[in-house]
Amino acid sequence: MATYAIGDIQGCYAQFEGLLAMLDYDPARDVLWAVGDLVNRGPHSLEVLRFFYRLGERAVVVLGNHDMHLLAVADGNTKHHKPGDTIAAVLEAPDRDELLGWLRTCKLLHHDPALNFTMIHAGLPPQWDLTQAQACAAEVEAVLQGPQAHEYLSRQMFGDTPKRWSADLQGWERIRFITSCFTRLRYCDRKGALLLKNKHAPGQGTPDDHPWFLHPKRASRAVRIVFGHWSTLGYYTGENVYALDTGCLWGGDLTALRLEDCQAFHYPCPQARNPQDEA
Ligand SMILES: [Mn+2]
Repeated sequence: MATYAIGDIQGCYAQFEGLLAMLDYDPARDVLWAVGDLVNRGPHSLEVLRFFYRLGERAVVVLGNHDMHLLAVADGNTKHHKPGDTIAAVLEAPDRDELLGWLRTCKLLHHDPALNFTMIHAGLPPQWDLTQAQACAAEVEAVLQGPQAHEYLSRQMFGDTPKRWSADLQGWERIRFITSCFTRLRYCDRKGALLLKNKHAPGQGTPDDHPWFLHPKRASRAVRIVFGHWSTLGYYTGENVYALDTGCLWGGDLTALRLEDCQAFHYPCPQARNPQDEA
C-alpha cells in the first residue's frame, strides 16, 4: 500500500494515466492525493474529474484556483469565463451536477497526522501555523458548502485584496484572503503581505519577493507540506515542503510523490498548451 500525491493535472488525462502506469498504481491497494487544479487548460478535464470522483475515499483532493474557477463558471459567473478555458465538456456533461457537487465538498487543506503530511494547492501566509491554517480552511469550506456559496462564487471570491492577514479580518474580506492564500499564493513580501501578481521563478524578481515557504518568519515551518500551483518553480524540496507542479501542461513532467518514503516519480509529458497563448 502506498499514498501518492499527484501534481497539477489540469485536464491532462492521458499523461495522468501514463504516470499511474509508471507507479504500478492499484486502486484496491493505493491511495491518491491530488494537490488541485484537476481541471482546465488541458484537453480532458471531464475524464480527470470522473476518475477522482469514482475513487471516493481512496482519493483526497484539495481545491486549486482552476477548480474554484470551474465552480464559479458553473454557478453562472460567466464574466470570469476566459477564452482559453477548456471546461465546456464538464459543463455539458450529463453527470455534471454529481461531479460539481462532489468538487464542492473537497477541502482547501488536508492534514494526515499518521503520514505527517499536510496538502494545500498554493501557499500559506507566514503568520499562520497549522492550527490557524486548518481553522481558516474550514471557514471557506463551510461557505462553499453552505447557503452563501452562490454569493461567494458569483461575487466575492475573486480579487487581490486584502493583502495582509489580520485575525480581525471579517466577512467576505476574510474569506477572500483565505481563498487567495490556499489557491493562488506564491510570494509574500518581507512584512508578510501577499504578492498575488508575481508568477516568476524564484530569483527573477526583486529581493523583497519571498516565496511563501522561504519567508524567514513562517509559522508553519515545523509542518511537512506538499503543494502545487507553481510550474515555474518545478519540482522542489527544502524547508519541509515538496512542490509538485512540474508543468505537465507546458511539456514538462507530471509528478507524483510517494508520501511514505518521499520518493518522487516524474512522467515526461508532450506540450498540451503554449504559454504564449495565455493571457
Ligand atoms: Mn493553480
